[in-house]
Amino acid sequence: MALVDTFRPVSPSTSLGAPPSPQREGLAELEAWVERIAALTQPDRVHWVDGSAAENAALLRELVAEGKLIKLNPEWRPGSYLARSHPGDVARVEGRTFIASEHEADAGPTNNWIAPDEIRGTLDTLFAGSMRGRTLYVVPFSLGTVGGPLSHIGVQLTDSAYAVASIGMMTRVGTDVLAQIAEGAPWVRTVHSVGAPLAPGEADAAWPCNDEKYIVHFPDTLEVWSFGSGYGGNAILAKKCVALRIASVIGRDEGWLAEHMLLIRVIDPTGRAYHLAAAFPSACGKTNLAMLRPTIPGWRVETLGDDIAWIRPGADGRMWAINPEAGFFGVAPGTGEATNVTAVETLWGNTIFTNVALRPDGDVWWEGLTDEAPPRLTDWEGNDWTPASGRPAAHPNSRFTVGAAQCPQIAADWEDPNGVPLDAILFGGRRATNVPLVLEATDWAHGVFLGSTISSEKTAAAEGTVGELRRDPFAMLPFCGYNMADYFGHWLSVGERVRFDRAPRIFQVNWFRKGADGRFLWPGFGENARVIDWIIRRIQGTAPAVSTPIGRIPAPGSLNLDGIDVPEADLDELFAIDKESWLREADLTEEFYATFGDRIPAALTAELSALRYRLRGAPN
Ligand code: OXD
Ligand code: MN
Repeated sequence: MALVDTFRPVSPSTSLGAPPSPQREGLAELEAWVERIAALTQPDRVHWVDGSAAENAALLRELVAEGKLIKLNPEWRPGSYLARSHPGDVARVEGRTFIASEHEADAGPTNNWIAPDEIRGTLDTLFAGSMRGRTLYVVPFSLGTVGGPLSHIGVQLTDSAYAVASIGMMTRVGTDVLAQIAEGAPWVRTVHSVGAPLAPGEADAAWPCNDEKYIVHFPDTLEVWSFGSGYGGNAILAKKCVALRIASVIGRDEGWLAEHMLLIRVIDPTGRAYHLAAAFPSACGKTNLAMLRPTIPGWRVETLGDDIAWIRPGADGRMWAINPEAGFFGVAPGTGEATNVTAVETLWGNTIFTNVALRPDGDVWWEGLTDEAPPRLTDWEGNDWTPASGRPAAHPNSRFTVGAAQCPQIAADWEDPNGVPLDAILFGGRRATNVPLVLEATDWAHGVFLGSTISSEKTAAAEGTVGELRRDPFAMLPFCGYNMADYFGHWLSVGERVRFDRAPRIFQVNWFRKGADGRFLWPGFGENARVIDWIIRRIQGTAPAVSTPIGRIPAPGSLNLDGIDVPEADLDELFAIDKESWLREADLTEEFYATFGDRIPAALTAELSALRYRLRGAPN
């Protein structure tokens, strides 16, 4: 039976269908809200998503029948689909992403602020009738296992069936979330429309969207409104909008951290397990590290999450972390046997691909999947493509969406509602210069200082010099729902709530340092396990380090380099600390801090002063 047969046709002002739950009392508020939004957006139908496999199968069949998904050849990629977006709707739109806090200063200088009253008026106009001719799906979702002590729930109203299928993989969706709402659990309200109403009889586009886009967060009322885009973080609102921007605000108020971090368990050759969270800006290899296959014998990594971690001080004085998501929404190009064989294996089937290339045999391909491109493809825009075409076959931000359970090295207990105790937190950026391969913070406040200074050289910057830095503190620049100076202060205060001897140790890593000749100095990928090995031996107290003005680095000989050939000169360059460059970098940090005025915590300006003091005292 097609899904459409299960819809209850409604005239928005009268019947709205009913949530498929027997407990109806506590749902009155939700039903009233759905009614209000339906009255505004005027969908033809309302469908309450129950999260069942049958419902999902029907939804996918509908999408294929409507030409919105291409079913891949089940012989190569069972249960998998390809979506091709509108060429103007291919990525998160940071310039159209707003924080509508009551006070502008609460959004801070790194966010686009918009006055809530003003934008509510705009949204009312945009959403009026925006779902005409479409179905409004009511999608109850849980971030973290339903009912878990660290979990949070929300509801997305959307007119995109593609978004519904994606949310179903990225979160836990269904009636047990409604049961939570019925019991009075707080929930976040999110509304999404592709902004493409259909006139009666009008044919739909394969990827409906609108040129005008708005992704608006209301941190004071914990709401998100997204208009005009069907793509990724603009449409799967549970991900960046709720699990990071809104959750960062909830975490600020409740005393925990919502972070743009992968989460892994590392098991050493003696069988002892350690848990690491790591923040890297987008496109710096988070998914690769989350699925690391160590090259050093005896070490194993189990994946817990690849993009978001929620971290809370526990009663035992440790920090406990969960991955609130249930799937991976990863960048396809650059994911291949050589870089991330685990991801390639994860994608064997049951995957929705977006904007990758299609092979003549009905499978998919993207740059980096194999060394050599197939001789003939259909590119992400549906055009014929050959290696001579002179353009990428897959869009550089093409994606895979897949359930985390399919990852061959997912930890058996990855859904444990209590999460895992953190032993270390890593911060990394893409730095051709200055930042050594690994650096240990001297204490929590120094670690927060390191996180606040995370940056990458702008690609336009001359390589080998300290160029203009693209700041991405804690890799949260596009994802913090409030003033980042307050966020730095929040990190400092959360650190005070863990026992000093149980707090995770903080490290900065940089896989991307280049030599004067422009070559990467470190092989990266599986070999990054050597850096993790040193980090874990630091935690155990068995690896020696030397103090430098910028932090602690491995003592000579303490990094395990058995079996790889990193020339002595490259190692020296990987850890070289150039006093003058670092003093210039400290000036840039001061400029960056100045953009926050006097909201920057005094502990961080003290760290900056101490850094300069130590640098000035260092030999040239
Ligand atoms: C993502 C991002 O999609 O960070 O995860 O941009
Ligand atoms: Mn991300």
